[in-house]
Amino acid sequence: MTTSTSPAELPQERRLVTAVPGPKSLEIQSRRTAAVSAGVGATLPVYVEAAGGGVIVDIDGNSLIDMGSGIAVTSVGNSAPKVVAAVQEQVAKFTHTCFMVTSYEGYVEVCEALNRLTPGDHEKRSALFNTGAEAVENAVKIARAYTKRDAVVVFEHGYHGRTNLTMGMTAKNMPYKQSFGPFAPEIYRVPLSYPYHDGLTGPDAAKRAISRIDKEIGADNVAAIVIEPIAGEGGFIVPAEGFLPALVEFANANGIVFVADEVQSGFCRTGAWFASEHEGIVPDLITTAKGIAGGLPLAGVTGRAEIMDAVHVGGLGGTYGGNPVACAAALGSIATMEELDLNAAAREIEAVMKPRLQTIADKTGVIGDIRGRGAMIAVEIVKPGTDEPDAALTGAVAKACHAQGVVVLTAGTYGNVLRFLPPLTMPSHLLDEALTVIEEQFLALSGA
Ligand code: PLZ
Repeated sequence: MTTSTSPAELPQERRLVTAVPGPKSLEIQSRRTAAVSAGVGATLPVYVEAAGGGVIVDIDGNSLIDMGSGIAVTSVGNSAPKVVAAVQEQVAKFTHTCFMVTSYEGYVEVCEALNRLTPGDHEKRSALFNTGAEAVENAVKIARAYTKRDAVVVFEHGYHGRTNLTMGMTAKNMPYKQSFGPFAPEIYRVPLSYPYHDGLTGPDAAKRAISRIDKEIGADNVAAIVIEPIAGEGGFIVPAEGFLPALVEFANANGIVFVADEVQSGFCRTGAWFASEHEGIVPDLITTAKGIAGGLPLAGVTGRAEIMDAVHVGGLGGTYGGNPVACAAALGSIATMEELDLNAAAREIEAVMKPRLQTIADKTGVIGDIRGRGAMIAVEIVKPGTDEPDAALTGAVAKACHAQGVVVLTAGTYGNVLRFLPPLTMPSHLLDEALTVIEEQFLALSGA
């Protein structure tokens, strides 16, 4: 067993010693069914013993290649040494005082780092929370307080969370919204730029969205435009070039707060600190979570000082927001990203993955689009010769990859996107092996 091995030293190999899931996992799975709400799903019901580098080791001793990073969280790798050291040191000193009661330096340091790393050299402020959804909700609160307006513009294929406000902001019904309404008012959804399906240029797609805002809401009523620079759960949709800058220009011209939801795309994931940088945009506010803290729950809202400071004292907060242990983890993560140049690592992952995925596309004819940036890469799976979604094949390929010890995730409004979010510390031989396994499953299942 691997219990005594430090995650950082786990053998970096794919190793299958039982079926996946194995007997020990199946045993816990049956306890789970009896103890855990059926409402909580699982992509792959293995139970984890340890994880690090590019592998997840389950309690049956199987070592799986991790192409998901716990949904874009463990970008620095699981239990990264600097994260572990920072957490251990902090947890032994104090675990919680509540920043709103008696404060501590770690919170301030994380805000300083966010202010330094996010796009734009204007004066900034940050506030910390626990989850991505909470960051998005607070960005909306701040934008409303600053503009004294109500309307919030979001986009088709957008995902922003599972709380009531963010559910309403999220596009996809199943599984996120079905039977959970009613949703908060004053949320308006407009078309995204989805180059593979709409064929529009960025500026034309922006015109379409802006016209909808003007005609159906009225620009003067809009507090915030909230958009993911790359739509994550929606299927790693990269808007056509020029779409985001046109929206920023429209927001600036109309006193609207432009919010980039970088919960999934932030912190080196796309080969830049923030995906906004690829289009040279400077959001007024930016929401972060996931990759920020190496797996501990932490989230932030960062933005223009005058907007962030428009809220009355005491208007922002929460018992746990910016918990000291999570802040220590964030500082350890950020130091790791800088030290190991994980932006370069993400770009290297893209350079390896895209040609390999193109080969699979050429051999099988079932991949309509290969897209994404850095280590946020996806393929959209379609019926050959069409752009018609093939969700069944997507699910089958994912399942087959799982059985072969490669953890992949699906996404997309139509359920036909296979997405890859490897830890940025993924050893290259494992990335190669994962791609080989993925190719084999495509060849076996596509009838090619
Ligand atoms: N904004 C852009 O990607 C979380 C959701 C997984 P929380 N994405 C993964 C699931 O099925 O719940 C996400 C995101 C973007 C906000 C969120 C919400 O972040 O930390 O899950 O609340």
